[in-house]
Amino acid sequence: MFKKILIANRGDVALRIHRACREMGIKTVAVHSTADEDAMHVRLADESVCIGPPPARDSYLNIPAILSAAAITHADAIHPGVGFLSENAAFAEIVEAHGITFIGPSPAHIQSMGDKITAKRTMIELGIPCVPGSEGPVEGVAAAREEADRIGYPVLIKAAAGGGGRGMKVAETAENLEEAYTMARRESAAAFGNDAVYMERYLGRPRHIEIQIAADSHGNVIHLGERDCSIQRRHQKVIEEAPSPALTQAEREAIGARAVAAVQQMGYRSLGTLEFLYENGEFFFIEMNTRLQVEHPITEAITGIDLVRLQIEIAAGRALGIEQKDVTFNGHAIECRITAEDPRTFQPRPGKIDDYHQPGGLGVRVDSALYAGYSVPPHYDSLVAKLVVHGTTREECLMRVERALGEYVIGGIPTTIPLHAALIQAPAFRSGDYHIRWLETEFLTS
Ligand code: MV4
Repeated sequence: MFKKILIANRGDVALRIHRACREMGIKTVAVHSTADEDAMHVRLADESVCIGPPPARDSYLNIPAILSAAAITHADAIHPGVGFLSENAAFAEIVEAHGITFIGPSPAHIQSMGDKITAKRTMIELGIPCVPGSEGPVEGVAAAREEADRIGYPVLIKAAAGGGGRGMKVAETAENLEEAYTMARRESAAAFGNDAVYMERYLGRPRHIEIQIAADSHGNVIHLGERDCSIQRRHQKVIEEAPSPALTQAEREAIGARAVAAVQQMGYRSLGTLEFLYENGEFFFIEMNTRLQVEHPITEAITGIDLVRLQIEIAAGRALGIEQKDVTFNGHAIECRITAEDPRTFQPRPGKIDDYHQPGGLGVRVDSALYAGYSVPPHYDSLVAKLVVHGTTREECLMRVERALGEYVIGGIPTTIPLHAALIQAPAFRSGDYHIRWLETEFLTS
């Protein structure tokens, strides 16, 4: 097992990884920007190294600085956390080239799943259902027209290097195809330095359901059920729940088994998530995430499995130690992503926390790096806390979320706690009858 892990991240995720390391008897190294000198992740770690000025590109994305920090502290592994360098294949490769273990999949798997066209092709070959669309990149307006006629309108033009919805355009009819195609290419080039695009049938009101998998380096693969991440705004998830209120046990087992078979055939190692759109009882693969995810705690809540510990053990070459039949799903979990934003306009509102009290009690977990007196810096993601609630039933979980939100005090800055409190009361959320466009087109407009 590793003796010392450098955590190349900040905030609640850095704390989450530190906690797993501490329980495993592994020393931790925090890295931080000059804006994060007083951050909780720096306080808790065994050692810390300043890696640069506040902008992420100069610090948390600064590969030479992070490698130097690992070298001078003699870290034997690097955990990239989520975001930042977590899906950067070049970083994973450089880390390994320095004789340090990258806690994640192989650079080749990060690379191939990062290209959405390659990812989709791979999944089709492995028998995973995908959204009907172009077989590869679509080059030129004439080719786009042919594809659209074959697929049927409305169609969606997507960036091969995409993710997060950038470079994605809908063409409702043949009339706006050319504009959508041209815009998608232009946006992709600007955002990713790669203007390759592909096309799919546009699904209007699907749910976003993702399957968590874990694969070791000995060929063992399990799935840990699904998370429903349909409650989102501008491609930022707001609330996630597990299990999905839309799935039956039979559907869960069927899609889980398919995901496991595909991942096994890919020779994939580490945690991973297969993202699907789900509409009218059908699953359509869209992307695979090759990292730990923000919403992993809801899976931990219903399975009782420490995913970060498992990820570290896998990276150290250990076998999973559990089989699919050992994975049991208990009750229901909901995560509220609390951000330092105006709950009505969603404008970021960083600043000083002058009062802090977090909820507790049965079934309540808070992953947050906040403390009274801390100043939320303006340079990074506005997520400040994940409220993760577990109950024996969805009903109990909903009541408990309401109770926990009521106890939560974050003073000095506005947060999205009031938004979550209102969302939890919404009839469509309570009934579980929602889809990826519900929050923006129905809830936030009323
Ligand atoms: C789609 C889609 C509808 N039809 N693909 C958004 C970002 C990228 N991850 C894929 N996305 C979508 N792909 C087809 N063929 C709708 C979305 C989408 C979405 C997907 C998941 C979660 C939230 C979303 C919000 C808007 C659009």
